[in-house]
Amino acid sequence: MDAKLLVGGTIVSSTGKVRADVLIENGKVAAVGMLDAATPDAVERVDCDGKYVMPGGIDVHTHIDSPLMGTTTADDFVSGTIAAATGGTTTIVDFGQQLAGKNLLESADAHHKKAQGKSVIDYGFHMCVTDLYENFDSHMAELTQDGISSFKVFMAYRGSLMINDGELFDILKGVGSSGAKLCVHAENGDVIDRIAADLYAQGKTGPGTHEIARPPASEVEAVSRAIKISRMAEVPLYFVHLSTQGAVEEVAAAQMTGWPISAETCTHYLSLSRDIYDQPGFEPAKAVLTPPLRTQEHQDALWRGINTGALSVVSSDHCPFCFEEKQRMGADDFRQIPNGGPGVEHRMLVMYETGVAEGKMTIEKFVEVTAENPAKQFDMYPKKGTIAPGSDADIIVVDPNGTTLISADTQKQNMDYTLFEGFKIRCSIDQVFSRGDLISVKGDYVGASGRGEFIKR
Ligand code: DUC
Ligand code: ZN
Ligand code: ZN
Ligand code: ZN
Repeated sequence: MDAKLLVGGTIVSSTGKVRADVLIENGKVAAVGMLDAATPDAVERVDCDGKYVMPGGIDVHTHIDSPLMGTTTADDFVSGTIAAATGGTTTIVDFGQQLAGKNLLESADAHHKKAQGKSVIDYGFHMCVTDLYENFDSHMAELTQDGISSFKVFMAYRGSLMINDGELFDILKGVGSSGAKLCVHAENGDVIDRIAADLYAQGKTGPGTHEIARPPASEVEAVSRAIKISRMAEVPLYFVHLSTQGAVEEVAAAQMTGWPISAETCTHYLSLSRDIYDQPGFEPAKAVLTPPLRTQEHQDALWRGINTGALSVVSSDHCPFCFEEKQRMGADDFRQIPNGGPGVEHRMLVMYETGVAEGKMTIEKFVEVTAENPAKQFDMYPKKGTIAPGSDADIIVVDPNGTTLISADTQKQNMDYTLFEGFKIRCSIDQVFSRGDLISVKGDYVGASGRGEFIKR
């Protein structure tokens, strides 16, 4: 039998922390408790004294090897998942795009082919629904049966990805009847397109204009509208990448009336200043993310949303486009810059630093929003997201006395920049276990290639 004993660490869950050992057998957590004396000497020990022992991170929002905005994201399932693993993430749920001229089944197959035998960590998929066709809802039901039990729609990007309100209603009905979940990108795309066109006509063509073209109200209005449509369809939904105070308030108000809306925000909205948009030259393009970074008042509201539970998940929205690629596509027109940035590698570290080390959330909340809630929201709990007997042994050992410096020079993501350049993190992720296999040691990947398994959810 393949066994390991993690000895003497402090195990953290959403509800507390306790000093205990963890026995891993055949890739699963076999027992938690004071196990050292009773465990045969032959079992390998991992000394976790003074360390946190936590569930591996679960990032439910990545775009790996994905065609978007006329180009393709820079990480494939090898580089993207090695980056995830070394940063303490042991599971991703990745967005597969509906491909041009292809139905949802064909598109999901194509995404499977990209991941199979390449991903080094366990992975699930959501499918984006961008082009409705006759029997799309039966295909959604079939995918749900096959373990792809969540979908995404865009209320922005008319002409490519956007669906209209009637289609949102239809898709909600579809996911409702098949028991799946709908993720919603909430922005008023038509208003954004008009503001952007006006700005461009005034000669404001540079990358910083991206922020002005997507004001907070463009998110808040779409969130409010989507909640109302979801009530009419009698099917709840999950908002991705919320960035504004008003959006959090809309979600909290719905939750208070008993309507189970759920929502995530992302690492960058909680940790980065919008000041990058004021920088000269093309530098602001690095933060051409959608939605854009917001002011401090929005950031403060997002932290309140995390701590009240209105926001239950922090994802990375890892959607990597190289700086050189952004320049190639959007040098003369900010609207052509592909929207997105890297983040899967640094989500856990940055959330530890800006949340736990800076005192904005407890270590228990850290585990809740980076692992436990993502698993619960997307039907992977308690296989994933907790350290309990029977769960997959997806575990990170974190040294709160360690330090980590984030830099593009050393990152594993296939990227020429990171938004978190120069961040000094007051912890180190010393070991990462995936189904009991040691796969990363102090930021270096040490696992086998292609070992990840598709998670049917
Ligand atoms: N939405 C995402 O979720 N990722 C990148 C771009 C976008 O609009
Ligand atoms: Zn989106
Ligand atoms: Zn995204
Ligand atoms: Zn590059």
